[in-house]
Amino acid sequence: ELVRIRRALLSVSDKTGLVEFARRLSALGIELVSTGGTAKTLATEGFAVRDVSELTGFAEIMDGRVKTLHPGVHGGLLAIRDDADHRAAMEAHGIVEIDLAIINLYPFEQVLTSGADAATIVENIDIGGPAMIRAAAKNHAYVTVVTDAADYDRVADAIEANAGSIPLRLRQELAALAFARTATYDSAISGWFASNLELEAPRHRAFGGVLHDVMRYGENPHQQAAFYKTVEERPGVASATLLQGKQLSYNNINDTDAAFELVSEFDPGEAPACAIIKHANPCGVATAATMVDAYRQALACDPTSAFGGIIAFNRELDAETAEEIIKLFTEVIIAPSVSDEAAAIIARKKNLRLMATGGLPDPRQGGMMVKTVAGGLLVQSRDTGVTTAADLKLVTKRAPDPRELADLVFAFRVAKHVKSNAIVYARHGATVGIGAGQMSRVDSARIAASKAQEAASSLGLAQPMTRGSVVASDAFFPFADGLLSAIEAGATAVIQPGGSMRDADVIEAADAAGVAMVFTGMRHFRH
Ligand code: 93A
Repeated sequence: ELVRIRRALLSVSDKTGLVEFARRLSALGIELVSTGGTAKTLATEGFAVRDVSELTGFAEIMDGRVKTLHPGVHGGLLAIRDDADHRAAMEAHGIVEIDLAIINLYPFEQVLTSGADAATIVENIDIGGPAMIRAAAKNHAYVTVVTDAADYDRVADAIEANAGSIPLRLRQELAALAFARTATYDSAISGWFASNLELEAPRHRAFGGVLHDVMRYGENPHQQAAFYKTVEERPGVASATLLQGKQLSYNNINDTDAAFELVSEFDPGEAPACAIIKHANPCGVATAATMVDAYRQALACDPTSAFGGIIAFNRELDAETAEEIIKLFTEVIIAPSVSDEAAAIIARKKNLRLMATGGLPDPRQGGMMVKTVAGGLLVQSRDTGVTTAADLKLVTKRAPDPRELADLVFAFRVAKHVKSNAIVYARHGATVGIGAGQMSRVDSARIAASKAQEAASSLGLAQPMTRGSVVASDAFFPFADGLLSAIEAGATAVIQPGGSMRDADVIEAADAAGVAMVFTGMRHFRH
């Protein structure tokens, strides 16, 4: 079961830790064989290294496109050591065993994010490397494969501790890592083709990401968690720089993403927007003339829930807003950028995480969303629907006035980011009541209204802010009851997809109350 390691093949693009590792292998009497650049690095350091062309009897050709793709390499990796036929083939062709393969791939993912041209990206699709990794991993019964510099030390330790061999268990573990690496690599390549060609059908890509961060725990302390990065170019929580504060938790990342995707619905050229998120749902969203007003109004929607929330902005965080934010306990702030003055103010709160993304994502940009279900992955294209006033169809006798119209569009865009069933009341560019995640739409409408009532009492207002508001529903009202509850709360205009069998009843109820209603023709379920 224990195979003595006599020969190692090293072929690495990322040469981090290479020399130290080679030194330990060499000290263990292991012969080193290497490809061009790797061999050069090792030779410069004084190692006796054989060139892989000695194994293949073939020089590297086509600018290195073909250097290890040869039976001299693959036979040495794949041979079943104690199989007579395999032995005979080795002898007949002068193939020698490769017991240890140390390989990392052309940096396709890095080249992609560096903004290189297509020809350079294509040239960085490694062919020989993955072939060797897969061959070595398949033959883990005899061969050890190392694809990550993080494993160099424990592999050398294992060889030292096991009289020149590596235990099967470690070989198996490294084989699992190897296939994880080639799978991620290929998913990045397929993702690049798919997004380049704007292919939205899920069958065009494999799903995978590069391990980015390991969190202390998952959604709950007894769950393990990690953050994987995809190659998708989208400013957001994965690409953001953490300017201060400790590592984000699993729930923080989830909520920060929800917050930033929500504010990106609002054009920063028109007005500053602020969203406050708790448990992946907004508890307040506002656009206003100034950023600090947007924050204050977002907070006023549900000041109780906003405690310990995540705050996102669609513009550079300014000092005035920063001063206001630090008065309350907040977990994370995310914005495209942060002014120096604002950063200095936030620095007074050591634990408050501050993130800058460098830009806003385009809500209309396509992409894929993945969710797991028992035994599978559920994949769909991103919800890229962004409703504007031009998309609306008037269905009632009364048309919304300009202020109502602006609030209707605002409320519907917020509703897209609220868990279904979603009901959003809005007034003067700010949410004033949000009902989220209820199994019945009428319950969401009632909860939103009662939260608005609570917010009004806590702010010392005479009446709930839903008086004179508009209301948005993420999906159609199946009956008039949800609408009636919204009218009772004081809504004067309604936006909803329409399309219910009972649309006529719902329209009649709206007309009877003198309420204006528009249909979007687009539903925004979110679960
Ligand atoms: O162009 S390749 O796909 N053709 C090959 O035959 C091949 N063999 C190894 N790329 C190939 N490699 C890759 O070269 C390895 O995966 C590694 O990333 C790199 C190491 O090259 P060098 O030793 O010349 O720096």
